Amino acid sequence: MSRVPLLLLSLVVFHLAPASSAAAATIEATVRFTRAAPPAVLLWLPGTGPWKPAAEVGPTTVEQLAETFTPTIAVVPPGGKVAFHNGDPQQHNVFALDATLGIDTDLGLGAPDSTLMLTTSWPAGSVVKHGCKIHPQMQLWIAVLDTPFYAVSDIPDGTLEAVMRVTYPSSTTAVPLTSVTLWAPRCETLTVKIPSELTPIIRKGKTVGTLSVRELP
Ligand SMILES: [Cu+2]
Repeated sequence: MSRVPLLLLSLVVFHLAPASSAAAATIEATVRFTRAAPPAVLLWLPGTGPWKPAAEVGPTTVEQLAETFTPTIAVVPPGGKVAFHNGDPQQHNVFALDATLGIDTDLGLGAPDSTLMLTTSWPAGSVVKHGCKIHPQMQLWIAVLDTPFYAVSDIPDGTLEAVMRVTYPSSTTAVPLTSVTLWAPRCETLTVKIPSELTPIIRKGKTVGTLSVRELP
């Protein structure tokens, strides 16, 4: 072997070494709906959990303000709690009805500046819609995830796209990062490989958008 190929080989090895010892991986997912996008989407990295115990994580706070739940998608660990704080001058309610998961919840009425506490009971990977019986337009979704590595993005009215990034500390665990899961209201839950291009998002049997996933350099 001549000296030039040897030199090239050593340059290649030198170039690859830092990448394999990187401390974190950042996954970027781009969601594009063709029309009528949902209000928010959720992305997570399956198999990268668990969280700290639910008691240490503490409740996730959802604000009831201007007759809107904020955030639109709340995320908790298995058995996690959601604290609903009423910031409006009128009463709000929190309820959920999900026949598939056997959920029939009603937290009653919350007075202005009071907090209603919900303890989640459904399995990880499931998302349950909640509403207010007084204001039917108020809705949010509560996701129980078995990993803290997730991202939520709102999709503002009039827009069709969301870009989400999740950074995963790849050096602290042996779990190989191979796929991501996308959840969107009323759409089929979608798990795709990293990277992947333009996977259809399905709602009621129809393609309503696409998901593309890549790992950032
Ligand atoms: Cu209400």
